[in-house]
Amino acid sequence: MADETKAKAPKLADPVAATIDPATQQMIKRAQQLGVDTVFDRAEQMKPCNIGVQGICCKNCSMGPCRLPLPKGGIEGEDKRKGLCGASANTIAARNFIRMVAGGAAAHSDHGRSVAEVFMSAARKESDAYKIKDIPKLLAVAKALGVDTTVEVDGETRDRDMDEVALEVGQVALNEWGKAEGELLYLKRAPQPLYEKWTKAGVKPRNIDREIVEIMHRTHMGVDQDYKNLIKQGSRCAIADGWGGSMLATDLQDILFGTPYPLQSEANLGVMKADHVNLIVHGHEPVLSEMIVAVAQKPEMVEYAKSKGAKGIQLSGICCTANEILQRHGVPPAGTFLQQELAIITGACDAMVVDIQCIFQNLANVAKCFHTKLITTHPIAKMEQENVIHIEFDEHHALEDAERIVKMAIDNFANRGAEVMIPPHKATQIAGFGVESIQYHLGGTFRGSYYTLNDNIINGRIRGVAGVVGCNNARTRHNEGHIAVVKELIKNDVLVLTTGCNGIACAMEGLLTPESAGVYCGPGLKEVCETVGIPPVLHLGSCVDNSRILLAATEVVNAGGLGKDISDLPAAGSAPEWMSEKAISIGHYFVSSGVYTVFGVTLPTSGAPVFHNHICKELEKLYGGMWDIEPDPIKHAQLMIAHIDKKRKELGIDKARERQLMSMEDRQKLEA
Ligand code: BF8
Repeated sequence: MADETKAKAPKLADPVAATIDPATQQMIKRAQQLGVDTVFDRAEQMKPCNIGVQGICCKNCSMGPCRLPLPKGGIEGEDKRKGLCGASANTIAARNFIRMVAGGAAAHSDHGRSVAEVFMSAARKESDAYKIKDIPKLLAVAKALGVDTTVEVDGETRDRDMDEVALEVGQVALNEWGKAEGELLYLKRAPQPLYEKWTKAGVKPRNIDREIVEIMHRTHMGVDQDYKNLIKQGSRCAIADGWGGSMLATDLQDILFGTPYPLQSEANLGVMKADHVNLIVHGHEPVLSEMIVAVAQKPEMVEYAKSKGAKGIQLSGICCTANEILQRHGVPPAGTFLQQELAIITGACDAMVVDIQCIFQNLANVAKCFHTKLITTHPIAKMEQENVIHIEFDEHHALEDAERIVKMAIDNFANRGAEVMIPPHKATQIAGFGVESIQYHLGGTFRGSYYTLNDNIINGRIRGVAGVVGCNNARTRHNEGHIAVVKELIKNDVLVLTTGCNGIACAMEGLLTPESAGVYCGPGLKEVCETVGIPPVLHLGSCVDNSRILLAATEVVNAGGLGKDISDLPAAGSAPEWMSEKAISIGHYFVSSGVYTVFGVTLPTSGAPVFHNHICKELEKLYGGMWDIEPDPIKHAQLMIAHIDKKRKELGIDKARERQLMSMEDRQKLEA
């Protein structure tokens, strides 16, 4: 009897089944020994709701939640499932799906707005901390926003004052969020045929905020009840993210903090150092982390750390804040999304500073078990636990705020417990790629375009290009999908562009080095990488930097020889381990920009086969791109390769792969 009432010990994760990464395995074991639960254990203890997974639970009014699970054997004949109001499974799945688009677009775009506001304060010279750093990028962005960079004086054309240009760029950019009339200015950066498709389909965003608001309205109880019309607004909103909020975030960040260029760094938990103050920045907006990088490098701060018994300050990052400061400063990422708790469990994290997005609330519970100071910094992202310190970051006192945080980490060094365990695993990486640096490496200096890249795609050395991006997801083995998909692609001569947590995962696996081409790539891609000296996987930054992939694809179109639109390119997109609403928004702006996009894990549309079919098949007729879902990573990559081959065939370059150099003897025979 006594035994029956004894509480069962919660089920714990098997570290090897949970992740392919040895550092992560080691830290999961340590967490379990210490009795600290992590996301890996919680994923064992709580199973996902199967109805939610299918996307057919409607909780948009209080008569529900109405749940319309798909019968095991599927549906034969008419689908009679309906909610209390009569909403069909298609309506419910489409509403839920575009609400995810709205959530993702809001996150990216509100991040972009914050950057635009800091940009304005820099342009107005209200802050010493932020300056206009990258003038060539300012001029390029001014052109894209229709801001004049020259003036006529006495019939003579002169360069316009840069402060004036910056101010107007800031004003025009900020206006994109809420202007009353017109359409987003960046839409015209897309290839003309794509712009025309958007016009025909009626999905050109008017302003960024409006498309998000309209999704919330249309998905309110009793408004839009046509899945095709709902997903149309999903496209409009996603385009406002990719070609609006995200693209503006990337551009303005580049102007303020510098456009990334290739640099060397490392990745994984092993970048932390036992004898240094370890300060980890986590989240997404680089406006604060840029200041922390600047302050942590100050000689007086390093001296202060030494005065407290540390050998120096080791700064590292988690999630996309990591990617931002990696790309521009070479600060190493300590891990991906799923490793955030583990960084604290090393016992060596003196402070973790978080801003917005992808931050586990459980960090506070983990920090409680160690000496780590957990610092929230953003007014819209606080935590309820009492051990969390909130230092609200204000761009007008940016350096002072950053100094306070760095000092807090240093002062906390002496409070470490005896048990510090930093896994020894880390890998070297070359990161910092972007539209501009790809042009430098794979362009023609003579033509100033993506000539070399296009030429190698046409001659078949490079079979195609894939964007592989996105999160980790505790419902699938950490990094397994990312790495298997990317390795299968490069083995088949597909050049990979990466962002987000996929970028960090690839770095941890050593795929972001030129040397990895010789180990993992097919002969064509290997030859190109070795000749040009680039990795076969190019890290383009954070998730807002997926906008760089849109522009790189546009550059490939513009360089010629590969069709007239993004949808003509031998290219495909992938998020093997996605989990966030941002990933759905990204996926949908890729699809709406003409890219065949495959997601791993699950897609929350499986419970509504007609809607699922619409986004996986029929959208191709509108935009040239469509969704697909494949959890098996090898099949996932093979689907992408099949699409790439289909496009090569349509372009008439499918035979190029078999092209052989003729010997002199053969040539003479021909001439004879
Ligand atoms: O924005 S890839 S887990 S960190 S959501 Fe989050 Fe996903 Fe990582 Fe960056 Ni993107």
